[in-house]
Amino acid sequence: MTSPVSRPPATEPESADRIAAFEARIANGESIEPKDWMPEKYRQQLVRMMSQHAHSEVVGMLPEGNWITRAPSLRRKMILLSKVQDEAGHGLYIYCGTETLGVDRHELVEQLLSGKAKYSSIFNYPTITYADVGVIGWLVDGAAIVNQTVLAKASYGPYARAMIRICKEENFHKRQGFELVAHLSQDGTPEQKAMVQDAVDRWWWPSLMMFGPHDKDSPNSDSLLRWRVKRFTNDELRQRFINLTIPQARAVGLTVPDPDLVFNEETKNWETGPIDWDEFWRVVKGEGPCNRERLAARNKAHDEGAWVRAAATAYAEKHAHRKQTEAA
Ligand code: BYC
Repeated sequence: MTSPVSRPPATEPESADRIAAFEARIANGESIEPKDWMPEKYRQQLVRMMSQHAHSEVVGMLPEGNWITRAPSLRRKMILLSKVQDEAGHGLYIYCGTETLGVDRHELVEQLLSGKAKYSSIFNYPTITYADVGVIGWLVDGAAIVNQTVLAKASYGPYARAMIRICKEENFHKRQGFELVAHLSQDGTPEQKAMVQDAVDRWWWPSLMMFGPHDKDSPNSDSLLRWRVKRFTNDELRQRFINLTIPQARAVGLTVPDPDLVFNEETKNWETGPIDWDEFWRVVKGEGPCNRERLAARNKAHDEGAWVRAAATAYAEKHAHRKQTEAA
C-alpha cells in the first residue's frame, strides 16, 4: 500500500467511544464531511483509494489520447478530444477531494511520477486500432460506471459528490463508445467488423480485472465495506458488469473471448471462465505491456508543463500582492 502522506491538523485522539460514535453515524447513513472527526485508518483508506482513482483518470487519458491526431473524421476527433479532456477534469475533482483529507496534491503526483503509486491496471494495455477507442468507451467506461455509481453513495461526502458529477460524464463516454462499436460492427466493412471484434477480444479480460482481485484476495474490502466507502464487493460489481454487458455484445453481433461463458438459469448470472490473476498482478506490479511507456509519458508531460505551473503561480502571487496593496 502507498504510504499515507501529509497529515491533517491534529484532531482529537481516537478512543473506543469516539470510534463507536463515528461508526454509528455511518450505520445511520450520514455523510462524513472534511471537518468531522474520523479515525486515522478511515482517512488513510480514503487517501489510498481516492489518489489511485485520481491517478487512473489522469493516466487513463493516454491510451485514447494516442488517437486524437488520427481520428477518422472531425466529428470523431471532437468527441474524443472532449472525452479525454473530461478525464483530466475527473482527475482534478478527485485530487481536490483528497486535499480535503489534509493531503498535499503535489505529494500524490510525485508518487505517481516516481512509480510508487498504483493506478488502474486497465491503462497499461495498448490502443492498437481506432476500434479500441470505441471498446474503451463501452467496456472501460462501462465498468467504471458500475463501480462509480455505487461510490456516489460512499460515506465520505466530497468523494460521493465528485462521483455524481463524474458518472454523468462517464455515461456520455460509454454511449459514444457503444455508438462507435455498434457502427463498426453493424455498418462496417468486413475489415472493420474484424477490427472491432479483435478490440473486444483484447479488452474483455482486462476490463473484468478493473474491479480488483477476487473478494478472498481483497485485503481492503472489509474495512471499506464496514465504513460504507464500498457498498458492494469486487466480485459483486464485476458480476453486475458482466450481466449488463453480455446482452449488449450480443445485440451488436459481438462475442467475448471466453469459451466457458454460460448463463446460469437459476441465478440469472452470466458465469465466466477463470480470470488470469497472474496477468493482473504482473500489470499491477509494473510489468504490463505499457507500464513503462505510461509513466514516461506522464513524466514528460509534467516536465513540459513546468512553465505553465510557474506562470500560474506567478500570476496568483501578483494578484494576491495587488489585493494586499489595495487593502492596505
Ligand atoms: N488496478 O483490496 P483490493 C476511468 C490493488 S478511471 C490496479 O480489492 P480496493 C477512466 C488495490 O489498490 C476509474 N490496482 O483494493 C479513465 C490494492 O493495492 P494497495 C478507475 C488494483 O481498494 C480514463 C490491491 O490491489 N476507477 O474510469 O478495496 C478513461 C488489493 O485490492 C486494481 C477507480 O479507481 C486495479 N484494477 O478495491 C476511461 C475506482 N484493483 O492499495 C475510463 C475506485 C485492485 O492495498 N477504486 N488493485 O497496495 C475502487 O473502487 C477500488 O479501489 C478497487 C480496488 C475496486 C479498484
